[in-house]
Amino acid sequence: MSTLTPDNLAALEAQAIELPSWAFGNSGTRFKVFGTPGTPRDPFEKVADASQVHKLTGLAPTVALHIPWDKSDFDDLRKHAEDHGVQLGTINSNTFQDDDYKFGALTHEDAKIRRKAIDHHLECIDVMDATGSRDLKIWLAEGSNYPGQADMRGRQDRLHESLETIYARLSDDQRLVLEYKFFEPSFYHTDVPDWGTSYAQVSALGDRALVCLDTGHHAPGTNIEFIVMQLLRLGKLGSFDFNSRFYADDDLIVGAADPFQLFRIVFEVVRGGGLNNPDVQFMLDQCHNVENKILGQIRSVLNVQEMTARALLVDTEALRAAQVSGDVLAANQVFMDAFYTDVRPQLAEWRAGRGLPADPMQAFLDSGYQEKIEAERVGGTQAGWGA
Ligand code: PSV
Ligand code: MN
Repeated sequence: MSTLTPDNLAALEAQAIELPSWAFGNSGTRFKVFGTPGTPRDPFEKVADASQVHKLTGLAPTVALHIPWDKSDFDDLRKHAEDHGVQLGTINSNTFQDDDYKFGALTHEDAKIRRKAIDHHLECIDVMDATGSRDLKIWLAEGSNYPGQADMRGRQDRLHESLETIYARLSDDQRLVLEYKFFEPSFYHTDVPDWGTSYAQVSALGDRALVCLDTGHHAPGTNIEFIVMQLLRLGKLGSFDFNSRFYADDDLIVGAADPFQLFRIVFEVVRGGGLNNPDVQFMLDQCHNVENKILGQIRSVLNVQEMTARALLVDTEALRAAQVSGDVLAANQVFMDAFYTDVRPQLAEWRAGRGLPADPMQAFLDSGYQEKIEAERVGGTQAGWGA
């Protein structure tokens, strides 16, 4: 049971994980953003770095952009991506860095500010037309800090109206994914705090509006795999933002803080038909504040691949038989047997057989790419939050 079958390997070969352009820029906490030698100065350099991850792992064929951080000539950027063997992916809107949005954007009391936020999303859809992207991802930093500060009901109604206007502009092959997050930057109420609210809002729009599940956006102890199961069951899981966390929205390397949780999540993805299903986009949403950014992304996609391999190893027939017969401990053992299987040697051998490095982390270190970008990228302004 611990050997990956040809079917398992075929599933792993088809796996694709989208990288966030912003993971290659500088980031930090609210206390400090650290500069790092070789950090990209523009979206072209970010895409070049992202392409290294795909080249060494075969796992990351697309790169998500954040607007306005990645504003550029999108025809050129699209061609540049293709020249580097990758494609541009999800377009992320940003209504969290403008003074006008202090009290909300799509939910704001002032129709002029709502219009500005809607227009930003329409501009993002223009970008999608140019980049060939399918998905518009919306995360809203909207809410309030004090009881009584905001009319929570009115804000839901305005959110619906704003989203309707945005959704109406999408073409038939484009989608809207609405991300939820339980707190931050607002601390009392958040307008899209949970999957239920996102589900209610996207369901009111139509079939091409879905929920984005960011694994770092839940209260401690939340059974995230239950949410995955439910959204897949409802046909509304549009995408994942993978990362991991110890405390809040830490944006750490996926699988680093709680590998078992990642296993449980991926198991439900497989169980619910979400693996290699084009309707369910796997993405990373991470920041590499203290570690090498390209290696951080390589580690992340490998972690997802390893947990997928382990999830595929669950003996589902034995599991089902134990569940049906009420054999609690046998069921749990079947589950844990797969989790505890070290698939890394098999995956290394399989990678090598496909012309990829057996150890992509070491291959990056040996490639000289980091030294090259550190030597070349001198001067200019390094990309980071807000740039
Ligand atoms: C918000 O915390 C979030 O998860 C959203 O996906 C943003 O667009 C992203 O982080 C970028 O910082
Ligand atoms: Mn996210």
